[in-house]
Amino acid sequence: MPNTTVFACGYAAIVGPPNAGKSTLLNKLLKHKLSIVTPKPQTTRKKITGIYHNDHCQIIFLDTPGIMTPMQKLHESMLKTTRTTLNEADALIALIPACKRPELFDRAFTNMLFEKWLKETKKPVIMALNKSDVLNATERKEALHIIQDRWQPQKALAISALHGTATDTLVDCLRHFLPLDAPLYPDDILSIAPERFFVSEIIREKVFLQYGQEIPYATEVVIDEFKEQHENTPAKKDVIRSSIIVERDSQKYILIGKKGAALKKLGMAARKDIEELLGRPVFLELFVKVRPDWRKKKIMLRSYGY
Ligand SMILES: Nc1nc2c(ncn2[C@@H]2O[C@H](COP(=O)(O)OP(=O)(O)OP(=O)(O)O)[C@@H](O)[C@H]2O)c(=O)[nH]1
Ligand SMILES: [Mg+2]
Repeated sequence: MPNTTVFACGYAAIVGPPNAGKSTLLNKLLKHKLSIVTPKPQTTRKKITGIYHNDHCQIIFLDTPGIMTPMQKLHESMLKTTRTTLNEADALIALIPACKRPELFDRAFTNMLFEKWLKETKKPVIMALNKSDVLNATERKEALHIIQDRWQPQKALAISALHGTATDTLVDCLRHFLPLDAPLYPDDILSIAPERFFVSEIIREKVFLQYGQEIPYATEVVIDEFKEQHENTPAKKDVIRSSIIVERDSQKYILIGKKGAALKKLGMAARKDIEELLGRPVFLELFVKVRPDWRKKKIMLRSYGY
């Protein structure tokens, strides 16, 4: 049993630009792939909740969509999610991706993040310079010095979400900014989102990984049917039927590919990960549907949970 007189429990939001490594960090902290990760920006579109446990604290991490200039209604909704998530949190992790000299990191973005998003919350801010594996020790020190000096966060540290460098230190720092409280969740729970949400995210991840240009951005995934151990399926597998929504016929043809080859490949990759997530075999059927301009339409966005 945790000692509740010194046990800390609270919410920590992970915010930053697209592609900073926010989802990679969540997964590394949880030692579990909960949030989808791709090399493309704007992968995460909704808040992902992941629950971290150790002997001293329980931290409910909130992974968020990256902060960017909105180009359409979908982006506005993503930014709203990030804004609301900041309000839910007890402490904030600003994840700043490092890059090689001369920049070391994007100062204009970091300043905007601090001034327009973090400062007004009046919440403790840990500025974590991620991808610090791409810098040498002198560059890391220099970048941290600039961050500490210019924005004076409660803490600045260099981490690598990918390699797990200093992620324990990050947890240790965070703990001190959380309320002293008993755990909110049992220690064997990683997330509170339903399985079907993670299934749809896995399919979306595979679209991001398999297709180029605008396809991933024009795609949404909807789970139409999720039946556990359906008796009509020969091998008694779960049956999952999912629609992949795109904006135009041309995108539909690319998604399906010649004689359906591309969609088949997508289905195989998604099924493998879904089976790993659920720990049981599934029958996965994918349909591609065209919904013109869904990213611009409020009603459609709402029906997709944005
Ligand atoms: N070198 C290096 N790469 C990293 C690190 N952390 C993440 N990456 C890579 O950066 C890319 C983006 O990672 P994500 O975790 O999807 O980034 P994100 O901030 O969640 O991005 P969005 O969801 O699009 O906002 C992936 O290719 C990761 O492997 C790191 O510490 N070092
Ligand atoms: Mg992400």
